[in-house]
Amino acid sequence: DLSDGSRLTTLLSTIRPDEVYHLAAQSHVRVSFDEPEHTGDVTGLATTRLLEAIRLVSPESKFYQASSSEMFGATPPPQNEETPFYPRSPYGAAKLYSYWMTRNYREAYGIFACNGILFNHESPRRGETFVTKKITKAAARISQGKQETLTLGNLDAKRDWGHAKDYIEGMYLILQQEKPEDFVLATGITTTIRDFVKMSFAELGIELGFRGKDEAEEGYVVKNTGEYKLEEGTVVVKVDPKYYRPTEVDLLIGDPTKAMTQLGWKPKFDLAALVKEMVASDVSLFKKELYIKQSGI
Ligand code: F7E
Repeated sequence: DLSDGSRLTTLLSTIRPDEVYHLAAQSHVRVSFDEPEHTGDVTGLATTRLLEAIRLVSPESKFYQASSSEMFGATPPPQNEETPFYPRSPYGAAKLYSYWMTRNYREAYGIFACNGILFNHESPRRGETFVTKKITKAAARISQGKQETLTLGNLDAKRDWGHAKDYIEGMYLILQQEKPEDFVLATGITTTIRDFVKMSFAELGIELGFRGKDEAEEGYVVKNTGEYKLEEGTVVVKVDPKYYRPTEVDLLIGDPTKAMTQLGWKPKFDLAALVKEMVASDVSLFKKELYIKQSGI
């Protein structure tokens, strides 16, 4: 429990870990607007609780802080380790506090504490309230006639999406350096939410077109060569402003040059491979779910 500092200290003194990867947080940006105080506590202050525990009882432990591209927020791209921060949500602000506390414990107490500033990283394990998984899951179900529409918020936002497997390797490499430093991990390529939707449906043989603007925008079937008969012209994507954020991060493009040159880090997955894997996984999960329902297991 990251709100319980004494428990963290007891755990750290018992385990005395070589490396601590601090990935826990209230990590949903939209939710952070509804729960700003809770987000400040578990996404911000909890980092200090962990760093204090390390300082007091396990100062040899190396510490990795999951910093986020959301800290850049409104700062124009490309974003790297030297780019000024401008968070646009309680989540981004809480992560920025944790970023600076990590640097402070490094400079003040000599703890091997590093920030990985990671751009969006996804996989089939992504939670369903994040946009990639929401899209791939809906595409799988719509392609089988088990869901009618996918309702989203801002389709124009652009994200630099990578595969979580590549980013985990990067985190590990960051803690294997001689000196503690901060690194950006990103692909350097950005894509709109709308294009992610198109790519996901295309995986299932469904070509989508978009028409209309803002709340009136909709995605419809242009051509379908998929398994299930979905008529041309059927509307499958809608927009609902309830998914808009009070302040949005419009454009993220990371510059991972430092990680590539200093860590030798290079992502193995591109966006097409990521979409393929996520859609295939959701189709197979959906078919298993159906099988379980039908067979009554
Ligand atoms: O939103 C837009 C939304 O919630 C991506 C977290 O892991 O990465 C993640 O933060 C974009 C935004 O991720 C919907 O407005 C449109 O522009 O998948 P997301 P995120 O906010 O980028 C960073 C690096 C983190 O650190 C975070 O912890 O998609 N969008 N329609 C939507 N987003 C959601 N969730 N749902 C929609 O219906």
